[in-house]
Amino acid sequence: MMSIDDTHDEIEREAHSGAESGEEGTARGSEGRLEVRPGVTSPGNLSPSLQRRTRRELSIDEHVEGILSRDRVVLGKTITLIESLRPEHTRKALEVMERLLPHTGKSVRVGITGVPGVGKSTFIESLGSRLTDEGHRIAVLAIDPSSRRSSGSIMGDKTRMEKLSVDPDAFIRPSPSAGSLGGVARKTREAMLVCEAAGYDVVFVETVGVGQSETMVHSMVDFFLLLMLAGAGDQLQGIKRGIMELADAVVINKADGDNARHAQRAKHEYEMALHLMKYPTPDWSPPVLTCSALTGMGIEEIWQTIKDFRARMTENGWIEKKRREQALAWMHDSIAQSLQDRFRGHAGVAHVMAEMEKQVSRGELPPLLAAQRLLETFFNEEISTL
Ligand SMILES: Nc1nc2c(ncn2[C@@H]2O[C@H](COP(=O)(O)OP(=O)(O)OP(=O)(O)O)[C@@H](O)[C@H]2O)c(=O)[nH]1
Ligand SMILES: [Mg+2]
Repeated sequence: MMSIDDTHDEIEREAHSGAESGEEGTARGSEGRLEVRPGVTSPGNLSPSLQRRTRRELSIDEHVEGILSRDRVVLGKTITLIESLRPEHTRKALEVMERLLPHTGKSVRVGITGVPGVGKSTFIESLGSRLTDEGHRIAVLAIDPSSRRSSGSIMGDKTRMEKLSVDPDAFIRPSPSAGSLGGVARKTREAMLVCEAAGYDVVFVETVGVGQSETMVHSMVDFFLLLMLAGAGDQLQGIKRGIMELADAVVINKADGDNARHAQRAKHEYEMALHLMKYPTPDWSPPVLTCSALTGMGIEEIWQTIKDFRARMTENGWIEKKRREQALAWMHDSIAQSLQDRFRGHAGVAHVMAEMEKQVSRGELPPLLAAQRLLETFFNEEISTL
């Protein structure tokens, strides 16, 4: 039987292959999974009506109405549209986003970070299935622009999230695979808003805690949760200090079996470490909790912590303030990003860039002067100050 996520994958493949009217049974070698031997008719994966809907572009109205009526196929297509790098798709996506904006903002936004293998996906599976049992609708998004996740990871995540991936009340979307970290993060943020408009009331954003993606996730969520492992004093050093300062709660995962004792000790260590750090949110000091994503121990308490945080921060206006600041920061970031993209894509700039780089690296031209010349080329006018 075809699961919902197969449907999603099918649409994904359609969208990424750019096949608006692809033939059934066509081999797409690089994708592997769709390959069919010559002469063998491929079984249709989708019902004919679904095929028709996936094969042509939706109008803006169809996107908006589909999202608001909680149609998962349209949700998948809308996120694909957002992720597309084609300028006409970007324009269309912006219009869709503008129409959806009044319907966004109603979810609990939770960021989850931690080193590879700490158990982020297993944790989301465990908490997420509890939440859907309670009647919540949850969305899981990921930010990971590294090549680590370029293939196979989607399957990896699905096996880690076995229950959620077939749960009609859960929507799992892997990280967009292309683009700069800033670009990927922006698209994930928009995907989060679209999920909210489609009625998902808890959104998890998973990111691996090894780069800068944590700060990006922090800047789009209400609650930022750092997952850690016990039994490693060095672990404390492995996770950058700055990331601990961002955490609204630190959770030591895998507190099961022999590890349970180590987890308790680690809890005290982290409590002391957090005590020394400055933390920006009023009326809250980040707790250190332990859990086992595998057995479910401690998961309930973590959800209770998130709910307490949210209740308190809604009452004192902090969440609203934070979201306003986040929106402004994203606007400024997006201006900077667009200017940079335009600058790098500018033919005149590209023409002189190599020469400027050569001269600057040889010490023949002061970097500021080279920058000024390049900007002049870009703006095609005098810029007296940088
Ligand atoms: N014993 C134990 N194992 C766990 C627990 N949580 C996760 N694991 C195991 O740890 C491994 C990694 O789990 P994932 O959930 O994939 O970890 P992740 O942080 O999402 O990893 P990446 O997405 O690769 O960064 C898997 O084999 C899990 O079964 C736990 O609470 N206890
Ligand atoms: Mg994972």
